[in-house]
Amino acid sequence: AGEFHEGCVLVGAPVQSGTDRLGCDMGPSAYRAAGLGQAIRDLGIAVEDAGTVAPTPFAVRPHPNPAVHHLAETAGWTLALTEAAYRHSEAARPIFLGGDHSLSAGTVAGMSLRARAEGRPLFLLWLDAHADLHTLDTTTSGNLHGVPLAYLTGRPGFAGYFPPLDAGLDPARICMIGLRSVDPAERALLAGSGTRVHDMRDIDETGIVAPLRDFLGEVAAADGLLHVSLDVDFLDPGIAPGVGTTVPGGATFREAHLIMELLHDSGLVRSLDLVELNPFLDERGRTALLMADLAASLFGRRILDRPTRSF
Ligand code: B3U
Ligand code: MN
Ligand code: MN
Repeated sequence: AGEFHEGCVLVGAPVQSGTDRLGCDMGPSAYRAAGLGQAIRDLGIAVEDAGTVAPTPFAVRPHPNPAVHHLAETAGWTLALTEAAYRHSEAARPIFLGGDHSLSAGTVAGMSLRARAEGRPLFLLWLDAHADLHTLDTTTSGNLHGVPLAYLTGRPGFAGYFPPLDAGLDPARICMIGLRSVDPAERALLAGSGTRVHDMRDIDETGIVAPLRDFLGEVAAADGLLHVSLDVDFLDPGIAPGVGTTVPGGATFREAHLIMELLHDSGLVRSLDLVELNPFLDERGRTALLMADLAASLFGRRILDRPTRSF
């Protein structure tokens, strides 16, 4: 991020059409109540709050997969957030306050347009228990927070149901960390895709530092733009209970903070999604506070000053 992109802009994305559980629409309010903006301002960074996006009406025909629900609404959010991400990333680093993970279909598509406008490649770090790689045909839950990566990488079956994808994403420029719940159809798509995949077993065996440094090195070498998508369920439910899909065995407080600190040191992060927070399921705001805390680490909060290494 150059000097021009030193400020941050908060963009509310209260999407919940991608889940079968209400409450994610309260996410942006919870982050504001948790003091996310002020925590970043305290680091000496200018933070503007751009308010909250609304979905653009989008007509779709019914999908043959009977499980799929809220398709038109989710497609409308995708359209609105693609435009919002492109616009808000021109002069600042956007932080998208979700909202369920279907919102990334829009935010990443918009950042992909931004990268193209700057003549640089977009890279994506996906921190999640899930791969979110279903197509509209393979999803059995019908929850569209499970499909954004298939849409973004141009998998077939989205035409006519989601907005046409102007600038897609090369699967080889995606790095997933934290996986521990992957459906067979998703596993099949991951195989041979070129995506860097680090499941929890990998993290237990080798830690997160080496694979993350390796990925950041690739982004730096390509002069890429990095978008980070942080799903609450990346974290262990013991520290982050405010989410609809809790999966045991998630990242610890220390692992998650270390990732954020390494991301900050890299200077490569241009945009961030905070997704899947469900304040209705939270305990006295602790998940919202932890996510805000992680965002502050990503933007430069540190324990001690230390020399930063280059990537
Ligand atoms: N893969 C499953 C579960 C899931 C994906 N993302 C979340 N849950 N949050 C599905 O429903 O597609
Ligand atoms: Mn997700
Ligand atoms: Mn997830």
